[in-house]
Amino acid sequence: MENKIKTFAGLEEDEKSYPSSEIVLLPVPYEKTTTYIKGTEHGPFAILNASPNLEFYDCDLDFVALNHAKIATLPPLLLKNDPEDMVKNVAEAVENIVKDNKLPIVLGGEHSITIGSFRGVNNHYKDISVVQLDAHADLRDAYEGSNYNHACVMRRIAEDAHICQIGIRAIDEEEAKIIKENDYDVFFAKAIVNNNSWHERALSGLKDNVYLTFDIDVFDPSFMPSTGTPEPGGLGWYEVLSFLKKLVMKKNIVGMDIMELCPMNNNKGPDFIAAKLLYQLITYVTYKKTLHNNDI
Ligand SMILES: [Mn+2]
Repeated sequence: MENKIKTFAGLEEDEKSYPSSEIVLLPVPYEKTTTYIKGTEHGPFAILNASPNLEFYDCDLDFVALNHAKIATLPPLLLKNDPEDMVKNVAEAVENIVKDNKLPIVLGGEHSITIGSFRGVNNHYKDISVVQLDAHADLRDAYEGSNYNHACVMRRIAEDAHICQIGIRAIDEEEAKIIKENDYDVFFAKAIVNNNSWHERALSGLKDNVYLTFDIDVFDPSFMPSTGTPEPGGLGWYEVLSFLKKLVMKKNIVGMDIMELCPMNNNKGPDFIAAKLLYQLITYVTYKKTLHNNDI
């Protein structure tokens, strides 16, 4: 597996890239608490390596985000410490990006990284909703002896923020109880596949500032098999994009991440799909900004 440092879309990086950027990609190739298929530490590199091969024109919007977006790709945050300390390091790195008035997009890596990324954003903005697209609820209080296991991500985040969970289809009894007791906004996969009727309900429950955490396993494993715990019955490409587009257009996105891509040596297609997802998110954010700039 090649772990050479690449930039998004092969964009040149120099000393001016970060200061003039508006979107900052932070690769965090961390993996310590995954329990089944290993390899998500290679996820950030797989996304960046695939990205120069994308088509950058958006057919629906008639828009080329790369012509407008100011993107910097930071060197990977290389951490080998325990999850709790890793979370502190990630929070600090992400908070610095937010303080510089830039949009952080963290590329993982295992999902526990999101606790840190969320905290970094939350330290600055407070009052935010966290929208999670994921096959799993990640609501366990502890797993395999750690409160910072990748199965506990949303439990930690729900202690500090409103959460909205989308595409969920694999939970245990304890999590089912927690969801009911707390009346969390959960949109189970079975209820939302092949329809858009839930979009307004999901959006109307959110605060203005939104952090988006995207676990790649929310996609159906028929086209996204490259993940540590693939679950059948996932969401399709267009249904995810139509929701994400609305989310970006209606809410103020204060941070994002794409987690849990676990690349395969013999099938690079899913890496390209994850890179495309990242670019679609960049496209929506940039398109919205362009609209606002034209309004002024
Ligand atoms: Mn998951």
